[in-house]
Amino acid sequence: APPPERTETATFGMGCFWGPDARFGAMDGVVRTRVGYAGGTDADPSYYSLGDHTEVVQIEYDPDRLSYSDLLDVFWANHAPFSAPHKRQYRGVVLTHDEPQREVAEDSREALESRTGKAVETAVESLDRFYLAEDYHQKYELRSTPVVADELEGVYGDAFVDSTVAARLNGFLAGHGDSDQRDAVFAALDLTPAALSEVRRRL
Ligand code: MHO
Repeated sequence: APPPERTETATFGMGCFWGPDARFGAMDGVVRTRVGYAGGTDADPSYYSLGDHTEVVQIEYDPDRLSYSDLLDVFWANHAPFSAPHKRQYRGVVLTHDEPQREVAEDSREALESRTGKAVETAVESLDRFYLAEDYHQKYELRSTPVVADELEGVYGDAFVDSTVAARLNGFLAGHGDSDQRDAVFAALDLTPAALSEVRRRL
């Protein structure tokens, strides 16, 4: 299916960004993912010179199929919101893109606190600027499956990181998604038999 005309974007810090890149990438309704650095003020962060930034995943999704609140449910369930991070690099943070997101995120944070009676350490802040991480951090799981990654890079070139296919395969290779979802994605792929069997072998 062609990508939707209109997408919305969410940005979350939830520990090492490889994990959430795969987790969200496997979800139906997610169009593309990317990982990067945000949440600080220092100029031009990179992995080895992060300054005051945090590892974040950015999720572009189809608002007709997923809501921001659906994504927040996955966010809260998949990091440690009650623990103060020992490194700012890995802190939990919702970086909101607009006022409606801020309200939904604040509400979900408060709901978690009142449901559990525990203090949530994860912050809700507004996103200032997102810096794309180095290529080798994008779709990390998929990149360690060289036959497939090489083939996809051949097909997509520079659009590799931004492709829905790369997001899904990265997620499946990390163990996410069910067999129906996998079959649907595989049926739509025109990978060579060699690459396809390499993916299946690793699932
Ligand atoms: N796996 C690494 C973290 C990498 S993540 C991009 C580690 O455990 O040190 O920060």
